[in-house]
Amino acid sequence: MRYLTAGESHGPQLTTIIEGLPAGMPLTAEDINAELARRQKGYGRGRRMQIEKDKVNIASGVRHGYTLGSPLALIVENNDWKHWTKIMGIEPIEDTEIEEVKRKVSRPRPGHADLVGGIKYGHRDMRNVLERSSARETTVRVAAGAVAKKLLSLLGIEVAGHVLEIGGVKANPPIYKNIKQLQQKTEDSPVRVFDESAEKQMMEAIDLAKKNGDSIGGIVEVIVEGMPAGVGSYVHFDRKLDARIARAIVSINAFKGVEFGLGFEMARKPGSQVHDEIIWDENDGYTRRTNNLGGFEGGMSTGMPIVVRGVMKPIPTLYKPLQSVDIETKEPFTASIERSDSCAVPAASVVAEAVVAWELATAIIEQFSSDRFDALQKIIAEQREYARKF
Ligand code: EPS
Repeated sequence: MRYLTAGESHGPQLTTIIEGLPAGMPLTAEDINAELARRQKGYGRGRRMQIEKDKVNIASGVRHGYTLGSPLALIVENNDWKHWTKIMGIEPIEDTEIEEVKRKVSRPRPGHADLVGGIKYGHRDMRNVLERSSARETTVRVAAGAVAKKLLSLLGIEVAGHVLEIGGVKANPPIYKNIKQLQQKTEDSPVRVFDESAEKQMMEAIDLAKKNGDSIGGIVEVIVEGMPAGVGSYVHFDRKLDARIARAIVSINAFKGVEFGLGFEMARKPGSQVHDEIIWDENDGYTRRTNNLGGFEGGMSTGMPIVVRGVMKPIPTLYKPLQSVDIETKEPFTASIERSDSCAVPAASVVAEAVVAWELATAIIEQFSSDRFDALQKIIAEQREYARKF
């Protein structure tokens, strides 16, 4: 299974084409719209999210509520496009109009893709870079992830993303009865945090950043329950499922690091306190006494919950801009001010869910390759049974 996305932040629409989804899987626009709405929420978002009401148009691949096995084309229109039709116009414009119409960017924002993207593609108007490097693109990654989440959920695999830290305010690790409770409680929180005692402080940290024209980052966590053991492989580097998830997390705009289970804390503990002891019982088959390795051994799922965290840097677009250089004059300047969010960590936890779900669904389809969804459900049930008795 694979997908591509297309679209500029202030262009007419965002598009994704998904190929390789089995036929006969139930799927509706509402499944996707619910995820798009989750991504738009979160305390700390800027004015753009009031303009957009992201809704998907399923343009192919589904008939009467079931996937056809043909490519799925998903389109999300940008409401903001109507304000940008001239600036982002497709047709050539007269030289005389260029200065007035283009909203040219010649002062790159430190930390953004502007300068290096300009050098790479030869764009002296760095709007040509920022329009595509913008996190607006995560909209359709969430749309693709919604399809993956639906597939996983029908196979008994649940994904929950939430926030652990914002701007230095740390939440206590969530202690929950079941994953549904984790999903519900974080859904009701404006900052998608489980620990209520941290919620207010996080919101205050966001308010302060906004007041100061600054931005703050944080840490998000994705937990997956119900993954069968043995997905991924130890035999080759690019078949290790944890490595593929790590790549997906760091591919999210502004993400700079990733860890599984105990993560970097493992460096400070001896092996006897890190590795998870193996136990067996009739009902659950092989499990582990602890889950320090976060659901992976040798690049394969163990059947224990997958626990992966990613760190998001503060958004580089600042109302109090940092020093930069104007590429026309080479004079020092403060960077261009573009409208921005002071904190998008809650939304990023929804994006993280989407990209993790995508990697898991892809790995499952690759390993238990099936053109029919009913056959895939059967083979996954068999795999669970095989692993239990092994
Ligand atoms: C973004 C800048 C802002 C954000 C945007 C990401 O957009 P605009 O320039 O239109 O104000 O709101 O995020 C989204 C549009 C989104 O859908 O998440 C940036 O520069 O990355």
